[in-house]
Amino acid sequence: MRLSLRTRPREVPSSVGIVHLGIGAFHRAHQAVYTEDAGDGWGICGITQRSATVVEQLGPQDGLYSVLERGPGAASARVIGAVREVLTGDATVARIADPAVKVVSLTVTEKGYRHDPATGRLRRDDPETCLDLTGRPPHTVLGRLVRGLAGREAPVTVLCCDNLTAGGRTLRALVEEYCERSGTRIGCEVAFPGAMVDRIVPATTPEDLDEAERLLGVRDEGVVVTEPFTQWVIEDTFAAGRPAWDAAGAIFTDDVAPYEKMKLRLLNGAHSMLAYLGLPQHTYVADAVAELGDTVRRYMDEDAGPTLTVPSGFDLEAYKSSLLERFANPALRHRTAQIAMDGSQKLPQRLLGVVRERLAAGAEPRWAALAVAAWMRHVKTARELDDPMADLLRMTVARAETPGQVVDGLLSVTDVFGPDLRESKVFRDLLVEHLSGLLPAAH
Ligand code: CS2
Repeated sequence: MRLSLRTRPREVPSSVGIVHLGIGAFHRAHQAVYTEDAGDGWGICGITQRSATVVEQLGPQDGLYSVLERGPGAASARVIGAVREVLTGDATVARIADPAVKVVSLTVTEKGYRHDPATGRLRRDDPETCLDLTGRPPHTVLGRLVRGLAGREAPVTVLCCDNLTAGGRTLRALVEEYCERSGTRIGCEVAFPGAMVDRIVPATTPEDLDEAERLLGVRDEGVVVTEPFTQWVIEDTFAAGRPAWDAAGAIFTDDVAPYEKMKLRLLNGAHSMLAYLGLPQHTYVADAVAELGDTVRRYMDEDAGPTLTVPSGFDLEAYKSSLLERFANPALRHRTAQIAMDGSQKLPQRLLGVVRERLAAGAEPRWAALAVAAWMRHVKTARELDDPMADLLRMTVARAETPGQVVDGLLSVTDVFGPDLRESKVFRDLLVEHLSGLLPAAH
C-alpha cells in the first residue's frame, strides 16, 4: 500500500507572508528550504507561471513536498512545509495585493522577464507584453507583478532570485519601464534587494521519486532533487520585514555584486561551457566534466578569474575547485541538455561580460570564446533548439555554410551580443578558429 504525504490542519492565511512567482524545483529546493529552516513561521504562497502540474501535485498535499539530497554519500530526504498555498498565475494580482504579504520573490528563469538581456530593457517585439500593455488582464510575470503592486498601500520587497546580472536593479528598471509604458502608478514603497542564489537542482527523474519513497515510506510525486551544497547571499534592504533567513545560513551583505559576478561567471559560465562542449556525446554534466574539466579550469583561471573582484577573505581557488567537485557529483543526474536551454538569455551574463572585459584589457578570451563557439555549433546543429529566440537564431544560420558565415550571422544578433562584440576582430577570429574545429567537416 502506498501512503501519501500527511496533510496538516489548514493554516490561517495570514501565515503567508511571501508570494513566490515561479514555484518550480529550484525554489522548492532553495528559498523554501531556507524559509522552513528560519523557523519563524513564515509561509509561502507559490504561484506557477506556466505548468499547472505543481498545483495538481502539491495541492492535495497541502503544499507539502520532499527534498531529496544526493551527495557523494547516501541520499537523504526530508519533507518541507513552508509552502502553504499553490496557485496558478491568474491569482497573482490578488495575492500580491494582500497587506499580510511582505515579500514577493521570483524564480521565473531568465526568459520569464521578457527583456533583452544585452540592454536590460523590455523586449519591444514581445507579443504578450504588448498585449498586456493594452490593459487586458495581464498574462506576463511583469504585467501581473506591476498590477499587483499597484493594488497595494503597504510597503513590500520584491526579491529577484534568478541568475541575472544585478537582478534587483534590473527588475526595478523593468517595473519602472512597464509602469511608464502602461501608465500605471505604484503607490506603495517597494524595495528591490539584489541576491545571489546557488544550488544545483536537476529535473526530477522516476528513480528520484522511488528513492524518496524508499527513504520516507510515502509516495510524493512532487519530489525535488538537489545537491548538499546551498548558498544565498542577499542585500539587506527589505521594506517590510523578512524571515530570519540568516538563521538558516543565508548571508546578508551591503553589496551582493562581487558574489553574483563570481557565481554567474564561474559556476554558470562553466556550466554553459560544459553543456555546449559536452553535447551531444555526454548526457550528464558529471560525464562532461570528467572529459572537459581541465578546459573548464583554464576558462576559470585565465578568462573569468581576472575579471572578478573577490569579496574580502574569500578563497577563490578553493571556490573554483569546489565547483568542479560539485559538477562531478556522480549521484546527480544533471542533463547537459537542461543547461543548454535558453542560451540566448544566458550567454550575456555568464560569458559575454567576461569576453568584453578581457578584450578591453587587451587579452584574448580564448576559453570563453570556445564556450561561445560551442553554443554557435549548438544553434547550427541541434535537432531541436529550446530557446525563446530559436526562430530568429535558426533563420540566421540557415544559409550559413562556413564557420565564418555562422559566426558573422550570430554575432549580428545584437539582442545577445550587443552592438559592440561583432566589431572585435580578435573575438571573431577566435570564434571562427574554434568553430572550425568543432563543426563536422561538411560545414
Ligand atoms: C544552470 C543553473 O540550468 C542552468 O543554466 O547553470 O540552473 C545552475 O544549476 C544554478 O544556477 C546553480 O545555482
